[in-house]
Amino acid sequence: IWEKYGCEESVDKESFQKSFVRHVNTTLARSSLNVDNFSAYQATAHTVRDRLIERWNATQQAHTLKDPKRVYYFSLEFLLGRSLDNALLNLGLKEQFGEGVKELGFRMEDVLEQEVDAALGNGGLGRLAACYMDSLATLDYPAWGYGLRYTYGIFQQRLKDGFQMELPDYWLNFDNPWELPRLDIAIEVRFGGYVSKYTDENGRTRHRWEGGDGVQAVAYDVPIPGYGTKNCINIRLWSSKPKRQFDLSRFNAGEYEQAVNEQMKAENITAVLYPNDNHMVGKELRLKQQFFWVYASLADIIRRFKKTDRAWDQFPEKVAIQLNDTHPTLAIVELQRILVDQEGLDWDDAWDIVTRTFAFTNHTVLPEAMEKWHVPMVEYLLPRHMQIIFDINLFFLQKVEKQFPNDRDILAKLSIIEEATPQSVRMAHLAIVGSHRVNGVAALHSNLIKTTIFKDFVKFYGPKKFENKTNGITPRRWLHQANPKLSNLITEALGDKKWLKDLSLLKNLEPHAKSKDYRRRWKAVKHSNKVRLAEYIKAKTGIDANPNSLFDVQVKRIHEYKRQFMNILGVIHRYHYLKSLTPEERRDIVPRVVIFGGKAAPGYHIAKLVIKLINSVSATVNADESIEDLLKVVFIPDYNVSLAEIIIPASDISQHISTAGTEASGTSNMKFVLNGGLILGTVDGANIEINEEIGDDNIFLFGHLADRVDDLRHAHRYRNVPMDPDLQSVITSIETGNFGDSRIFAPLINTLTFGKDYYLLSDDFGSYLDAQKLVDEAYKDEDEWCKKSILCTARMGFFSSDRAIREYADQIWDLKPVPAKA
Ligand code: 26M
Repeated sequence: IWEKYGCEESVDKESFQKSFVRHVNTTLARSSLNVDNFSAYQATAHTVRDRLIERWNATQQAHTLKDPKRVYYFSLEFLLGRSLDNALLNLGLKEQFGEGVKELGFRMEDVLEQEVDAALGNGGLGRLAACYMDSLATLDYPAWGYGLRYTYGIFQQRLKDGFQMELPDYWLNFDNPWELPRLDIAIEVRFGGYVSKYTDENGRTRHRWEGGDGVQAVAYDVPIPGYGTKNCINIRLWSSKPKRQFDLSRFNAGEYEQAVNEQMKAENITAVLYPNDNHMVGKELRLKQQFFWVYASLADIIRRFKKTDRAWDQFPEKVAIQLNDTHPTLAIVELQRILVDQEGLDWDDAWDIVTRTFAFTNHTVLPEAMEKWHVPMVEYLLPRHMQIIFDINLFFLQKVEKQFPNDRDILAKLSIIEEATPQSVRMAHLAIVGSHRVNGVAALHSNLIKTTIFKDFVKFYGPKKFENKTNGITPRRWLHQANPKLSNLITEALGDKKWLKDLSLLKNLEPHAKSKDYRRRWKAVKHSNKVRLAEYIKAKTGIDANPNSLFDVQVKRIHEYKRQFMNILGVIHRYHYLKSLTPEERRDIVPRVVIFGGKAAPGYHIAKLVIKLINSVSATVNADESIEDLLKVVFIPDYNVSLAEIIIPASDISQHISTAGTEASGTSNMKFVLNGGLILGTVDGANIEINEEIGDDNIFLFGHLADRVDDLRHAHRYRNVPMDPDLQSVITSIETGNFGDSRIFAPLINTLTFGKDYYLLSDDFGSYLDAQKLVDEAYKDEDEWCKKSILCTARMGFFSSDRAIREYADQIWDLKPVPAKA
């Protein structure tokens, strides 16, 4: 019977339509007379979901049978965006299904627009996790992601009078076809309780974590299809639910209502994604999220490991766990607890297994982003884990002491515990000590962590434990899906689509930069992407952005270190300059549309003022008829993955202008260049490696280098550094009220003065303006610019997330591909 009725891949137009109609009638319970775009989306999505589930099953079955080593990517964020278009393209169904939808009376573009983003992430870190899942699937690696199924993703951003307002992102309002609820997979997670000590049958002292309050972690699986493979991997997201059994004794004691209330609190744990990017907040609920997640994930992994009869010391040969930042670091402690307290292993044997299992990726050097948890809070929520952390630290420091006798200083610097009142757990230290590998995310960043924040660890462990794995992006979503016209033009030049699986093949585009005809068509694609964006801008903001202007884009989370403030100050400078020109002089000006987008963390007041300033400048400049189309300023609200897919292909130049040494990598820089956009940037993060790949002629770099930052900051702190005169006149312009009531901007302007200009805007402003001039000049030669654009794309092969994932697999995880059978 299974043979007879088993899955049969139906991927042609007719079977699509059959399935579509069936889903409308059954899944949606609608008649064919009552199908709007949204229903069409749902029916299409369910049809694709069926295909995904077949592949998911086949892949997971193959992996279960073969039982290879697997990697588990632990990330509190997976910023997936939309799934339908991506699944259609990865599965190779877009054409057939597109035809099918059309014949049913819908436009595929409209159908795709119906989907809400899965926005379970803040920015770079979460989107990186999503790109890595795409590559893991595409390259047939046996991999799972583990994360949380937040009821509310990153907030939606609205503007009111130019100020950011936050709205809840209730993304599960309608059914979510991209998840498979596994209501049978439920793991009880506890908090609180106490530790009891006992002597076991062998006379050893043992510990047991007892008591405490429980909640349930329920699994939801999100299938991630690879491109050009049957392989389909899984992201398991946990959702918190009240535990199944009710405390009967309390019920009988008449505490029914109170008991129900506490049960309901269980759902709080996974209610909301914390909206801070590169900033630590010491909230108890956040720590509970972290523990809830790692406890359930480890229990799940160990259950799977135990199905085969293997000895514990083989665990690291079957399981690699990658820690996406310090957020999952408690997993190190929890695995040690399981092995020692529950499985009865000796401490040292257990610790060897633990450290061979984990590897840790650091994503930042910003001090305010480093996770630290107060010891009393950890102790109260997780009493046994706190003991184990102290023990890990004790044994670690004993080894340090042995290697550096009588060096109190290095002990204090390396300690997992920060000795303040109260004490804190330094999660990065714990992650380093509990992992066999630590990596940064771009060459400069990986060197910086070795010479600054983790330099004492390098002294102790030697340099080999610390590696670089330069970030990458998936060319499937970020070129093929977001920029179908450019993808087609590339495929035409290269003869086939192999480049989508081997991005280094893009280098064969280089000769085409010399073809006048190819350049013309390349330009036409960019232009039509700009038209698409201009239409979006008009619809959302009412602003006319002329697609013949230079599109200058900065879209990313709003943060002082990313220096959107410097960008808008530069815009004001340009505005004044334009106003000073004679009509003759104006004829020589390249018209510009300066586009901003990005969310500020709700409690980050300075970042919110930056948004307000951008909108105030936008209002003034756009309303000033005297400068016509020469300058337009746009803040596009609610920047997210789907918007990025429209904005990135439309950019001529994008800005990645962080203070040198502060942006660990950046990944949107890679996306822009891959789409033939040039970049204006500082010598920071992956900009440096992009420069190495594409050449000095194709990038506009400016500003002080990372090794100058300490001295420059020191100068601001202890001397009176005169402000750059161009910057001063821009500030004066704001202060005189040219952009509305200047009093609201005082705290922002003060960051440059009383705040000692920590991000060095005044030090880089001059060279920033110079670089902008070079951009203007270069853009005048359209043909030359287009050559650069083609060469940029051609030389971006290195930045595929496929390359990054292969490096992780070979050098950290020791992982081999396991293709699922076709
Ligand atoms: C921490 C504590 C409490 C609440 C939230 C957080 C938190 C959330 C996200 C901290 C950091 C978070 O993300 C940091 C991040 O996105 N870092 C970026 O990672 C990218 C991928 O490696 C890099 O390209 C960026 O340079 C880096 O800023």
